[in-house]
Amino acid sequence: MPAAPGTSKFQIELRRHLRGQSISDNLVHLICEIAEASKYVINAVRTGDLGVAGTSNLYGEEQLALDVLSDRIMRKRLIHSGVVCNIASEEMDEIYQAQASADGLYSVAYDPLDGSSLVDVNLAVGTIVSIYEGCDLLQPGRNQVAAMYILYGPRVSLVYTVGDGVHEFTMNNLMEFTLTRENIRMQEEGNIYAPGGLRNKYNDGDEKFIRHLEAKGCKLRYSGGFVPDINQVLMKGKGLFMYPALKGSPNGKLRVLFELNPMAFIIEHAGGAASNGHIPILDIVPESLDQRAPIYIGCKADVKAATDFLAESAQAPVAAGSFVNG
Ligand code: FDP
Repeated sequence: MPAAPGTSKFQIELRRHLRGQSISDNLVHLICEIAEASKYVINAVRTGDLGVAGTSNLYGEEQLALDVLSDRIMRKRLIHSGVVCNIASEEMDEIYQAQASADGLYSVAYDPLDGSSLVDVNLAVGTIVSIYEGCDLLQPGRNQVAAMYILYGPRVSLVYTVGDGVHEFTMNNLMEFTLTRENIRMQEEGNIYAPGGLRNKYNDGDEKFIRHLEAKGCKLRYSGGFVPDINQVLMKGKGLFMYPALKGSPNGKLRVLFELNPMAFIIEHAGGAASNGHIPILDIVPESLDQRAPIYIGCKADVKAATDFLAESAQAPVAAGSFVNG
């Protein structure tokens, strides 16, 4: 039997904070249940088997045992929360329907263990979650009612927004999340950058943008994990993460539903911006679960500079043999 919304004795401080937001009891319950699930995910990351599960996901990638385990932990918790209708996970091929009715319920898209290839070299990884009211998961990210991530680093932290400020909690020795930063804000412009993807596959505009950042004296700060890289930009309040279109991969690598939308929602609510180079990430209308898009995310001025470089190079005459972004 799922616990009635709001009755669990766990995550007291997080729950109290959520109750101070103007959101339904069901949404408070759902976010606390995800926080609870993360305890089991971090336990799996710390002590679980690093072998391969022998299955592959929708994208033909080999699933690590930890991916599969984390996915099961999250899904089970979401189903048992009693407040979820549809569930989409980066590790599942199709939407899972937990309940048919949309009444008072939420749908959740999540990446249970982003950056899992970093676990065996002991770098930070995370869980990313996007929450919508009702049963529709294929809608613009701007319609999210909550977004959050949990970062499994030297410490475990949870960052959430329900559209009114971005807040950070840190896991204590009782595995409860306690408030560490409230209303996190990004500066207008930063001096660190985290560029994903192979640089020799960058298009002209991205290459020029990177040279511009280097010339400005910006510091390269890239770990290869989307969650820790975004967390760094957000917590320092300055800088930009990008995973651009690449030659041969015009949509970049990262997925709109599971990675880009929740992070864009968080960064926008902290006063930053997120663009695919042309339009805000949150305005993309997704057509499929596995849709990807390039991303430039962080301080507003940095994101604008990136899109200006792209626009300029799109207008420049194309030299013979050079790559045109499709
Ligand atoms: P990973 O493949 O290790 O799971 O979306 C997944 C992700 O990591 C992000 O965490 C990271 O930003 C990006 O892919 C790294 O991509 P590269 O394969 O280009 O290094």
